[in-house]
Amino acid sequence: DYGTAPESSADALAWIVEQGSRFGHFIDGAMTTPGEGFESRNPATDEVLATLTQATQDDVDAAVTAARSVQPGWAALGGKARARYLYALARLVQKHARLLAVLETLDNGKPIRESRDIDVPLVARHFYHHAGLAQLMDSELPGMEPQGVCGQIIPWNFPLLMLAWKVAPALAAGNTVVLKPAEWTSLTALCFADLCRQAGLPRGVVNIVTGDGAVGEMIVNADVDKVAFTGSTEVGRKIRAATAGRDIAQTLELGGKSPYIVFEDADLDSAVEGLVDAIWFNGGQVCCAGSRLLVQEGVAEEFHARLKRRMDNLRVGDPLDKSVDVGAIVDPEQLARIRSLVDRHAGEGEVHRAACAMPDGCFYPPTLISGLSPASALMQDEIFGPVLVSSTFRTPDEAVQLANNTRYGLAASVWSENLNTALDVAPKLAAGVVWVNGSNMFDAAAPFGGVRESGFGREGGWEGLGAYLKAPSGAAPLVRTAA
Ligand code: TXE
Repeated sequence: DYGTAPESSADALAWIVEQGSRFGHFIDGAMTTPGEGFESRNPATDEVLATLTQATQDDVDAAVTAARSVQPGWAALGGKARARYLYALARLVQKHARLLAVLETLDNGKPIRESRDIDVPLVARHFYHHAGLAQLMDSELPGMEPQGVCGQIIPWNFPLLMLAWKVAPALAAGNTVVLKPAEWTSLTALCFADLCRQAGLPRGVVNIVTGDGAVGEMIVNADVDKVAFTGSTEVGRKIRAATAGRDIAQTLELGGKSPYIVFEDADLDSAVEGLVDAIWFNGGQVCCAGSRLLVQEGVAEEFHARLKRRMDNLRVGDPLDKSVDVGAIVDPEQLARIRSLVDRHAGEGEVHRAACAMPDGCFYPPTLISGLSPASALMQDEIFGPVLVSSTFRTPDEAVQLANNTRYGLAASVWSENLNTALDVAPKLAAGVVWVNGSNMFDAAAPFGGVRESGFGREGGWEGLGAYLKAPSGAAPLVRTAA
Protein backbone atom coordinates (compact mmCIF):
# COMPACT_ATOMS: atom_id res chain seq x y z
CA ASP A 1 0.00 0.00 0.00
CA TYR A 2 1.78 3.11 -1.21
CA GLY A 3 -0.82 5.60 0.03
CA THR A 4 -1.11 9.06 -1.50
CA ALA A 5 1.13 11.14 0.78
CA PRO A 6 4.41 12.28 -0.76
CA GLU A 7 7.14 9.69 -0.38
CA SER A 8 9.44 10.63 2.50
CA SER A 9 13.00 11.54 1.61
CA ALA A 10 14.16 11.06 5.23
CA ASP A 11 15.82 7.64 4.87
CA ALA A 12 17.63 8.51 1.67
CA LEU A 13 18.88 11.81 3.09
CA ALA A 14 19.93 9.98 6.28
CA TRP A 15 21.88 7.46 4.16
CA ILE A 16 23.76 10.32 2.47
CA VAL A 17 24.57 11.86 5.85
CA GLU A 18 25.72 8.48 7.23
CA GLN A 19 28.20 8.32 4.36
CA GLY A 20 29.53 11.74 5.39
CA SER A 21 27.74 13.65 2.57
CA ARG A 22 31.07 13.59 0.72
CA PHE A 23 31.87 10.65 -1.51
CA GLY A 24 35.12 9.34 -2.91
CA HIS A 25 35.38 6.56 -5.50
CA PHE A 26 34.86 2.83 -5.04
CA ILE A 27 38.19 1.29 -5.98
CA ASP A 28 39.50 -2.18 -5.13
CA GLY A 29 36.64 -2.86 -2.73
CA ALA A 30 36.82 0.32 -0.64
CA MET A 31 35.69 3.93 -0.79
CA THR A 32 38.59 6.35 -1.29
CA THR A 33 38.98 9.54 0.71
CA PRO A 34 36.85 12.29 -0.88
CA GLY A 35 38.87 14.84 -2.83
CA GLU A 36 38.31 17.91 -4.99
CA GLY A 37 34.96 17.67 -6.60
CA PHE A 38 31.54 18.95 -7.44
CA GLU A 39 28.05 19.11 -5.99
CA SER A 40 25.18 16.81 -6.80
CA ARG A 41 21.85 18.62 -6.58
CA ASN A 42 18.20 17.73 -6.44
CA PRO A 43 16.90 19.35 -9.63
CA ALA A 44 13.37 19.71 -8.24
CA THR A 45 14.50 21.88 -5.30
CA ASP A 46 18.04 22.92 -6.22
CA GLU A 47 19.22 21.60 -2.83
CA VAL A 48 22.73 20.20 -2.62
CA LEU A 49 22.49 16.48 -1.86
CA ALA A 50 26.17 15.59 -1.58
CA THR A 51 29.66 16.45 -2.75
CA LEU A 52 31.33 14.07 -5.19
CA THR A 53 34.94 13.66 -6.20
CA GLN A 54 36.31 14.36 -9.67
CA ALA A 55 38.53 11.38 -10.47
CA THR A 56 42.15 12.05 -11.40
CA GLN A 57 44.27 10.03 -13.80
CA ASP A 58 45.74 8.26 -10.76
CA ASP A 59 42.26 7.26 -9.58
CA VAL A 60 41.35 5.85 -12.99
CA ASP A 61 44.69 4.03 -13.19
CA ALA A 62 44.16 2.55 -9.71
CA ALA A 63 40.65 1.39 -10.66
CA VAL A 64 41.86 -0.22 -13.91
CA THR A 65 44.82 -1.87 -12.12
CA ALA A 66 42.48 -3.30 -9.48
CA ALA A 67 40.07 -4.57 -12.14
CA ARG A 68 42.94 -6.06 -14.16
CA SER A 69 44.55 -7.86 -11.23
CA VAL A 70 41.42 -9.70 -10.10
CA GLN A 71 39.90 -10.40 -13.52
CA PRO A 72 41.53 -13.82 -14.16
CA GLY A 73 40.48 -15.03 -10.72
CA TRP A 74 36.92 -13.77 -11.19
CA ALA A 75 36.67 -15.55 -14.54
CA ALA A 76 38.20 -18.73 -13.10
CA LEU A 77 35.50 -18.91 -10.43
CA GLY A 78 33.13 -20.21 -13.11
CA GLY A 79 29.60 -19.18 -14.01
CA LYS A 80 27.85 -20.92 -11.12
CA ALA A 81 29.96 -19.20 -8.47
CA ARG A 82 29.57 -15.81 -10.17
CA ALA A 83 25.81 -16.40 -10.32
CA ARG A 84 25.70 -16.56 -6.53
CA TYR A 85 27.08 -13.01 -6.31
CA LEU A 86 24.64 -11.75 -8.95
CA TYR A 87 21.71 -13.32 -7.07
CA ALA A 88 22.97 -11.67 -3.90
CA LEU A 89 23.12 -8.29 -5.65
CA ALA A 90 19.60 -8.78 -7.05
CA ARG A 91 18.26 -9.58 -3.58
CA LEU A 92 20.04 -6.59 -2.05
CA VAL A 93 18.52 -4.31 -4.70
CA GLN A 94 15.10 -5.64 -3.70
CA LYS A 95 15.85 -5.32 0.00
CA HIS A 96 16.89 -1.68 -0.43
CA ALA A 97 14.39 -0.91 -3.19
CA ARG A 98 12.78 2.00 -1.40
CA LEU A 99 16.08 3.67 -0.51
CA LEU A 100 17.32 3.28 -4.09
CA ALA A 101 14.07 4.58 -5.60
CA VAL A 102 13.96 7.67 -3.40
CA LEU A 103 17.66 8.35 -3.91
CA GLU A 104 17.17 8.11 -7.68
CA THR A 105 14.21 10.45 -7.61
CA LEU A 106 16.06 12.99 -5.43
CA ASP A 107 19.13 12.93 -7.64
CA ASN A 108 17.47 12.75 -11.07
CA GLY A 109 14.06 14.39 -10.61
CA LYS A 110 12.07 11.50 -12.08
CA PRO A 111 8.65 10.72 -10.55
CA ILE A 112 8.84 8.34 -7.60
CA ARG A 113 6.18 6.19 -9.28
CA GLU A 114 8.65 5.50 -12.08
CA SER A 115 11.76 4.89 -9.98
CA ARG A 116 9.75 2.70 -7.58
CA ASP A 117 7.69 0.72 -10.12
CA ILE A 118 9.92 0.68 -13.18
CA ASP A 119 13.59 1.54 -12.68
CA VAL A 120 14.37 -0.38 -9.50
CA PRO A 121 12.31 -3.51 -10.33
CA LEU A 122 14.00 -3.64 -13.75
CA VAL A 123 17.39 -3.36 -12.04
CA ALA A 124 16.61 -6.37 -9.84
CA ARG A 125 15.23 -8.25 -12.85
CA HIS A 126 18.42 -7.54 -14.78
CA PHE A 127 20.62 -9.00 -12.03
CA TYR A 128 18.36 -12.06 -11.59
CA HIS A 129 18.29 -12.66 -15.34
CA HIS A 130 22.06 -12.44 -15.67
CA ALA A 131 22.55 -14.61 -12.61
CA GLY A 132 20.54 -17.22 -14.51
CA LEU A 133 22.65 -16.76 -17.64
CA ALA A 134 25.86 -17.02 -15.56
CA GLN A 135 24.63 -20.34 -14.20
CA LEU A 136 24.14 -21.64 -17.72
CA MET A 137 27.41 -20.36 -19.11
CA ASP A 138 29.69 -23.28 -18.28
CA SER A 139 27.37 -25.80 -19.95
CA GLU A 140 25.86 -23.69 -22.72
CA LEU A 141 28.85 -21.63 -23.81
CA PRO A 142 31.87 -23.82 -23.12
CA GLY A 143 35.18 -22.29 -24.11
CA MET A 144 33.89 -18.74 -24.43
CA GLU A 145 36.07 -16.21 -22.65
CA PRO A 146 35.31 -12.85 -21.09
CA GLN A 147 36.60 -9.74 -22.82
CA GLY A 148 38.63 -8.82 -19.71
CA VAL A 149 38.43 -5.36 -18.13
CA CYS A 150 35.45 -3.26 -19.27
CA GLY A 151 35.27 0.53 -19.16
CA GLN A 152 31.63 1.52 -18.80
CA ILE A 153 30.26 5.05 -19.11
CA ILE A 154 26.61 5.73 -18.44
CA PRO A 155 24.17 8.64 -18.71
CA TRP A 156 21.90 10.38 -16.24
CA ASN A 157 18.43 9.44 -17.47
CA PHE A 158 18.27 5.95 -15.91
CA PRO A 159 21.28 6.05 -13.59
CA LEU A 160 20.87 2.76 -11.72
CA LEU A 161 19.18 0.91 -14.58
CA MET A 162 21.98 1.79 -17.01
CA LEU A 163 24.46 0.60 -14.37
CA ALA A 164 22.58 -2.71 -14.20
CA TRP A 165 22.51 -3.03 -18.01
CA LYS A 166 26.28 -2.63 -18.02
CA VAL A 167 27.46 -4.36 -14.85
CA ALA A 168 25.21 -7.46 -14.74
CA PRO A 169 26.18 -9.01 -18.12
CA ALA A 170 29.84 -8.03 -17.70
CA LEU A 171 30.08 -9.80 -14.36
CA ALA A 172 28.04 -12.80 -15.51
CA ALA A 173 30.52 -13.32 -18.35
CA GLY A 174 33.58 -13.11 -16.08
CA ASN A 175 34.70 -9.54 -16.78
CA THR A 176 35.61 -6.91 -14.23
CA VAL A 177 34.52 -3.30 -14.62
CA VAL A 178 35.46 0.33 -14.15
CA LEU A 179 32.22 2.28 -14.36
CA LYS A 180 31.61 6.01 -14.44
CA PRO A 181 28.13 7.30 -13.70
CA ALA A 182 27.05 10.66 -15.15
CA GLU A 183 28.16 13.65 -13.09
CA TRP A 184 24.56 14.82 -12.42
CA THR A 185 23.42 11.46 -11.07
CA SER A 186 26.07 9.38 -9.30
CA LEU A 187 24.38 8.68 -5.97
CA THR A 188 22.65 5.39 -6.74
CA ALA A 189 25.88 4.07 -8.27
CA LEU A 190 27.66 4.92 -5.02
CA CYS A 191 24.88 3.23 -3.07
CA PHE A 192 25.33 0.22 -5.36
CA ALA A 193 29.02 0.18 -4.37
CA ASP A 194 27.81 -0.32 -0.82
CA LEU A 195 25.63 -3.23 -2.00
CA CYS A 196 28.68 -4.83 -3.67
CA ARG A 197 30.39 -4.70 -0.30
CA GLN A 198 27.35 -6.18 1.44
CA ALA A 199 27.16 -8.95 -1.18
CA GLY A 200 30.77 -9.87 -0.37
CA LEU A 201 31.73 -9.31 -4.02
CA PRO A 202 35.50 -9.87 -4.30
CA ARG A 203 37.35 -6.54 -4.22
CA GLY A 204 38.26 -5.01 -7.58
CA VAL A 205 35.52 -6.77 -9.56
CA VAL A 206 33.40 -3.60 -9.62
CA ASN A 207 35.11 -0.20 -9.47
CA ILE A 208 33.18 3.07 -9.67
CA VAL A 209 34.82 6.42 -10.33
CA THR A 210 32.93 9.71 -10.46
CA GLY A 211 33.48 12.84 -12.50
CA ASP A 212 32.69 14.53 -15.78
CA GLY A 213 33.46 13.71 -19.41
CA ALA A 214 37.21 14.12 -18.83
CA VAL A 215 37.07 11.06 -16.57
CA GLY A 216 35.12 9.25 -19.27
CA GLU A 217 37.93 10.04 -21.69
CA MET A 218 40.51 8.68 -19.25
CA ILE A 219 38.59 5.40 -19.02
CA VAL A 220 38.30 5.13 -22.81
CA ASN A 221 42.05 5.74 -23.16
CA ALA A 222 43.00 3.36 -20.34
CA ASP A 223 44.15 -0.25 -20.69
CA VAL A 224 40.62 -1.66 -21.07
CA ASP A 225 39.49 -4.50 -23.32
CA LYS A 226 36.00 -3.21 -23.95
CA VAL A 227 34.21 0.13 -23.84
CA ALA A 228 30.47 0.18 -23.26
CA PHE A 229 28.84 3.59 -23.54
CA THR A 230 25.34 5.00 -23.39
CA GLY A 231 24.93 8.71 -24.06
CA SER A 232 24.94 11.29 -26.81
CA THR A 233 25.82 10.53 -30.42
CA GLU A 234 28.41 13.31 -30.20
CA VAL A 235 30.34 11.60 -27.40
CA GLY A 236 29.83 8.22 -29.10
CA ARG A 237 31.64 9.68 -32.11
CA LYS A 238 34.48 10.91 -29.88
CA ILE A 239 34.82 7.44 -28.39
CA ARG A 240 34.99 5.91 -31.88
CA ALA A 241 37.75 8.35 -32.77
CA ALA A 242 39.67 7.76 -29.54
CA THR A 243 39.61 3.98 -29.94
CA ALA A 244 40.30 3.89 -33.69
CA GLY A 245 43.13 1.48 -34.39
CA ARG A 246 42.82 -0.21 -31.02
CA ASP A 247 41.57 -3.76 -31.03
CA ILE A 248 38.90 -3.41 -28.36
CA ALA A 249 35.26 -4.44 -28.22
CA GLN A 250 32.64 -1.69 -28.14
CA THR A 251 28.96 -1.22 -27.53
CA LEU A 252 27.55 2.25 -28.15
CA GLU A 253 23.95 3.11 -27.35
CA LEU A 254 23.31 6.66 -28.52
CA GLY A 255 20.52 9.07 -29.31
CA GLY A 256 17.22 8.63 -31.07
CA LYS A 257 14.21 10.31 -32.65
CA SER A 258 11.88 7.36 -32.62
CA PRO A 259 8.71 7.47 -34.76
CA TYR A 260 5.32 6.72 -33.26
CA ILE A 261 3.06 5.78 -36.18
CA VAL A 262 -0.72 5.88 -35.74
CA PHE A 263 -2.83 4.39 -38.54
CA GLU A 264 -6.44 5.45 -38.93
CA ASP A 265 -7.67 2.01 -37.86
CA ALA A 266 -5.78 2.20 -34.55
CA ASP A 267 -7.58 2.14 -31.21
CA LEU A 268 -7.11 5.88 -30.75
CA ASP A 269 -7.57 6.00 -26.98
CA SER A 270 -5.01 3.24 -26.48
CA ALA A 271 -2.67 5.01 -28.87
CA VAL A 272 -3.03 8.24 -26.88
CA GLU A 273 -2.26 6.38 -23.65
CA GLY A 274 0.70 4.66 -25.30
CA LEU A 275 1.96 8.04 -26.42
CA VAL A 276 1.81 9.41 -22.89
CA ASP A 277 4.14 6.58 -21.94
CA ALA A 278 6.27 6.99 -25.07
CA ILE A 279 7.08 10.68 -24.69
CA TRP A 280 6.24 11.75 -21.13
CA PHE A 281 7.77 8.79 -19.30
CA ASN A 282 10.84 10.21 -17.53
CA GLY A 283 9.98 13.61 -19.00
CA GLY A 284 10.95 12.45 -22.47
CA GLN A 285 14.55 12.01 -21.31
CA VAL A 286 14.60 8.55 -22.80
CA CYS A 287 16.84 7.47 -25.67
CA CYS A 288 14.03 5.49 -27.31
CA ALA A 289 11.26 8.00 -26.51
CA GLY A 290 8.47 8.03 -29.10
CA SER A 291 9.25 11.66 -29.76
CA ARG A 292 8.04 11.92 -33.37
CA LEU A 293 4.32 11.33 -33.92
CA LEU A 294 3.25 10.39 -37.45
CA VAL A 295 -0.50 10.14 -37.71
CA GLN A 296 -2.62 9.17 -40.71
CA GLU A 297 -4.49 12.15 -42.19
CA GLY A 298 -8.01 10.78 -41.80
CA VAL A 299 -7.75 10.68 -38.00
CA ALA A 300 -5.13 13.38 -37.44
CA GLU A 301 -7.53 16.05 -36.21
CA GLU A 302 -9.42 13.73 -33.88
CA PHE A 303 -6.21 12.17 -32.57
CA HIS A 304 -4.59 15.53 -31.84
CA ALA A 305 -7.76 16.68 -30.05
CA ARG A 306 -7.81 13.61 -27.80
CA LEU A 307 -4.08 13.90 -27.21
CA LYS A 308 -4.36 17.55 -26.13
CA ARG A 309 -7.17 16.70 -23.70
CA ARG A 310 -5.01 13.95 -22.19
CA MET A 311 -1.96 16.23 -22.00
CA ASP A 312 -3.96 18.83 -20.10
CA ASN A 313 -4.63 16.22 -17.42
CA LEU A 314 -0.98 15.34 -16.83
CA ARG A 315 0.38 16.36 -13.45
CA VAL A 316 3.75 18.06 -13.38
CA GLY A 317 5.47 18.68 -10.07
CA ASP A 318 7.22 17.36 -6.97
CA PRO A 319 8.80 14.07 -8.09
CA LEU A 320 8.21 12.60 -4.60
CA ASP A 321 4.45 13.13 -4.99
CA LYS A 322 3.07 9.72 -5.93
CA SER A 323 0.43 11.18 -8.26
CA VAL A 324 2.88 13.18 -10.37
CA ASP A 325 3.28 12.12 -14.02
CA VAL A 326 6.15 14.37 -15.08
CA GLY A 327 8.90 15.37 -12.66
CA ALA A 328 11.84 17.75 -12.89
CA ILE A 329 14.27 18.01 -15.79
CA VAL A 330 17.55 16.48 -14.65
CA ASP A 331 19.60 19.68 -14.57
CA PRO A 332 19.23 23.40 -15.48
CA GLU A 333 21.72 22.81 -18.30
CA GLN A 334 19.48 20.19 -19.89
CA LEU A 335 16.46 22.49 -19.36
CA ALA A 336 18.33 25.25 -21.20
CA ARG A 337 19.09 22.85 -24.10
CA ILE A 338 15.40 21.93 -24.43
CA ARG A 339 14.30 25.57 -24.24
CA SER A 340 16.81 26.73 -26.77
CA LEU A 341 15.93 24.11 -29.39
CA VAL A 342 12.18 24.61 -28.96
CA ASP A 343 12.33 28.41 -28.84
CA ARG A 344 14.39 28.60 -32.01
CA HIS A 345 11.99 26.48 -34.08
CA ALA A 346 8.55 26.47 -32.44
CA GLY A 347 7.32 29.07 -34.95
CA GLU A 348 7.56 26.44 -37.69
CA GLY A 349 4.53 24.60 -36.27
CA GLU A 350 1.56 24.95 -33.98
CA VAL A 351 2.41 24.74 -30.27
CA HIS A 352 0.20 23.27 -27.57
CA ARG A 353 1.50 23.39 -24.00
CA ALA A 354 -0.31 21.27 -21.43
CA ALA A 355 -2.76 23.39 -19.45
CA CYS A 356 -1.66 21.79 -16.17
CA ALA A 357 -0.32 23.78 -13.23
CA MET A 358 3.43 24.28 -13.52
CA PRO A 359 5.81 24.56 -10.55
CA ASP A 360 8.69 27.04 -10.63
CA GLY A 361 12.20 25.79 -11.14
CA CYS A 362 13.72 23.08 -13.29
CA PHE A 363 10.50 21.93 -14.97
CA TYR A 364 9.26 22.00 -18.56
CA PRO A 365 5.60 21.65 -19.57
CA PRO A 366 4.46 18.71 -21.69
CA THR A 367 4.44 20.22 -25.16
CA LEU A 368 3.11 19.20 -28.57
CA ILE A 369 4.30 20.89 -31.75
CA SER A 370 2.23 19.83 -34.74
CA GLY A 371 2.15 20.56 -38.45
CA LEU A 372 5.93 20.48 -38.83
CA SER A 373 7.68 19.81 -42.10
CA PRO A 374 9.80 16.64 -42.08
CA ALA A 375 12.96 18.69 -42.56
CA SER A 376 12.36 20.88 -39.50
CA ALA A 377 15.11 20.68 -36.87
CA LEU A 378 12.41 19.75 -34.36
CA MET A 379 11.55 16.70 -36.49
CA GLN A 380 15.20 15.75 -36.94
CA ASP A 381 17.08 16.62 -33.73
CA GLU A 382 16.81 14.86 -30.40
CA ILE A 383 15.15 17.23 -27.92
CA PHE A 384 15.44 14.88 -24.94
CA GLY A 385 12.66 16.54 -22.99
CA PRO A 386 8.84 16.38 -22.68
CA VAL A 387 8.30 17.69 -26.19
CA LEU A 388 6.42 15.74 -28.86
CA VAL A 389 6.54 16.79 -32.50
CA SER A 390 4.07 15.61 -35.09
CA SER A 391 3.29 15.42 -38.75
CA THR A 392 0.80 13.50 -40.91
CA PHE A 393 0.95 10.87 -43.65
CA ARG A 394 -1.46 9.45 -46.21
CA THR A 395 -0.35 5.91 -47.06
CA PRO A 396 1.63 3.16 -45.31
CA ASP A 397 4.48 3.73 -47.78
CA GLU A 398 4.60 7.38 -46.88
CA ALA A 399 4.57 6.46 -43.18
CA VAL A 400 7.61 4.23 -43.68
CA GLN A 401 9.40 6.86 -45.73
CA LEU A 402 8.78 9.59 -43.11
CA ALA A 403 9.64 7.26 -40.22
CA ASN A 404 12.97 6.40 -41.82
CA ASN A 405 13.73 10.02 -42.67
CA THR A 406 16.10 10.38 -39.72
CA ARG A 407 19.75 9.82 -39.00
CA TYR A 408 18.81 7.75 -35.97
CA GLY A 409 17.40 4.24 -35.67
CA LEU A 410 16.79 3.17 -32.09
CA ALA A 411 13.10 2.32 -31.72
CA ALA A 412 9.74 2.69 -33.43
CA SER A 413 6.12 2.12 -32.51
CA VAL A 414 3.29 1.12 -34.86
CA TRP A 415 -0.38 1.40 -33.94
CA SER A 416 -3.06 -0.39 -35.97
CA GLU A 417 -5.87 -2.83 -35.22
CA ASN A 418 -5.00 -4.55 -38.48
CA LEU A 419 -2.18 -6.96 -37.78
CA ASN A 420 -1.37 -7.21 -41.48
CA THR A 421 -0.72 -3.47 -41.67
CA ALA A 422 1.41 -3.54 -38.52
CA LEU A 423 3.42 -6.58 -39.55
CA ASP A 424 3.91 -5.24 -43.05
CA VAL A 425 5.22 -1.88 -41.83
CA ALA A 426 7.29 -3.02 -38.82
CA PRO A 427 10.14 -4.77 -40.71
CA LYS A 428 10.51 -1.82 -43.08
CA LEU A 429 11.41 0.53 -40.23
CA ALA A 430 15.09 1.29 -39.67
CA ALA A 431 15.12 0.72 -35.92
CA GLY A 432 16.70 -1.70 -33.48
CA VAL A 433 13.38 -2.25 -31.70
CA VAL A 434 9.83 -2.01 -33.10
CA TRP A 435 6.83 -2.17 -30.80
CA VAL A 436 3.36 -2.94 -32.17
CA ASN A 437 0.50 -1.35 -30.23
CA GLY A 438 2.91 -0.57 -27.40
CA SER A 439 5.92 1.52 -26.47
CA ASN A 440 8.86 1.55 -24.05
CA MET A 441 8.63 -2.16 -23.26
CA PHE A 442 11.90 -3.49 -21.89
CA ASP A 443 12.99 -6.83 -20.59
CA ALA A 444 16.36 -8.24 -19.61
CA ALA A 445 15.79 -11.15 -21.99
CA ALA A 446 15.13 -8.92 -25.02
CA PRO A 447 18.10 -7.38 -26.83
CA PHE A 448 18.04 -3.59 -27.12
CA GLY A 449 20.17 -1.30 -29.28
CA GLY A 450 20.23 0.81 -32.40
CA VAL A 451 21.23 1.17 -36.01
CA ARG A 452 22.59 4.20 -37.91
CA GLU A 453 23.63 7.05 -35.57
CA SER A 454 21.83 5.40 -32.65
CA GLY A 455 24.89 3.18 -32.24
CA PHE A 456 25.62 -0.52 -32.47
CA GLY A 457 25.80 -3.60 -30.32
CA ARG A 458 22.99 -5.00 -28.20
CA GLU A 459 22.30 -5.03 -24.48
CA GLY A 460 20.06 -7.68 -22.95
CA GLY A 461 19.28 -11.18 -24.11
CA TRP A 462 21.90 -13.65 -25.32
CA GLU A 463 23.20 -10.97 -27.68
CA GLY A 464 23.93 -8.67 -24.75
CA LEU A 465 25.81 -11.40 -22.92
CA GLY A 466 27.64 -12.26 -26.14
CA ALA A 467 28.91 -8.69 -26.34
CA TYR A 468 30.90 -9.36 -23.15
CA LEU A 469 32.39 -12.62 -24.46
CA LYS A 470 34.87 -13.61 -27.13
CA ALA A 471 35.85 -16.88 -28.75
CA PRO A 472 39.06 -18.41 -27.35
CA SER A 473 40.97 -17.50 -30.51
CA GLY A 474 40.11 -13.87 -29.88
CA ALA A 475 37.81 -14.00 -32.93
CA ALA A 476 34.55 -12.13 -33.36
CA PRO A 477 32.31 -11.81 -30.31
CA LEU A 478 29.60 -14.40 -29.91
CA VAL A 479 26.23 -13.42 -31.28
CA ARG A 480 23.65 -16.01 -30.52
CA THR A 481 19.95 -15.53 -31.02
CA ALA A 482 17.42 -17.17 -28.77
CA ALA A 483 15.49 -19.99 -30.43
O1 TXE B 1 25.39 13.47 -22.71
P1 TXE B 1 26.86 12.91 -22.73
P2 TXE B 1 24.87 14.84 -22.06
C1 TXE B 1 21.66 12.93 -25.44
C2 TXE B 1 20.49 13.88 -25.27
C3 TXE B 1 21.07 14.97 -24.46
C4 TXE B 1 22.47 15.04 -25.02
C5 TXE B 1 23.51 15.63 -24.15
O2 TXE B 1 20.11 14.37 -26.53
O3 TXE B 1 20.39 16.19 -24.63
O4 TXE B 1 22.81 13.71 -25.25
O5 TXE B 1 23.51 15.02 -22.84
C6 TXE B 1 30.22 11.05 -20.36
N1 TXE B 1 34.42 10.66 -23.30
N2 TXE B 1 21.67 11.85 -24.47
O6 TXE B 1 25.76 15.98 -22.40
O7 TXE B 1 27.83 14.06 -22.68
C7 TXE B 1 29.42 11.90 -19.39
O8 TXE B 1 30.21 12.28 -18.29
C8 TXE B 1 33.83 9.73 -22.53
C9 TXE B 1 21.13 10.60 -24.92
O9 TXE B 1 24.66 14.60 -20.64
O10 TXE B 1 26.94 11.96 -23.84
C10 TXE B 1 28.29 10.94 -19.04
O11 TXE B 1 28.72 10.00 -18.08
N3 TXE B 1 32.72 9.99 -21.79
C11 TXE B 1 21.37 9.52 -24.00
C12 TXE B 1 28.01 10.24 -20.36
O12 TXE B 1 29.21 10.41 -21.13
C13 TXE B 1 32.19 11.24 -21.86
C14 TXE B 1 21.50 9.77 -22.56
C15 TXE B 1 26.82 10.79 -21.15
O13 TXE B 1 26.98 12.16 -21.32
C16 TXE B 1 32.76 12.23 -22.66
C17 TXE B 1 22.11 11.04 -22.26
C18 TXE B 1 33.94 11.90 -23.41
N4 TXE B 1 34.54 12.78 -24.25
C19 TXE B 1 22.14 12.05 -23.21
N5 TXE B 1 32.01 13.36 -22.54
C20 TXE B 1 20.81 8.18 -24.29
N6 TXE B 1 21.16 7.60 -25.42
O14 TXE B 1 20.10 7.62 -23.50
C21 TXE B 1 31.00 13.07 -21.69
N7 TXE B 1 31.11 11.79 -21.26
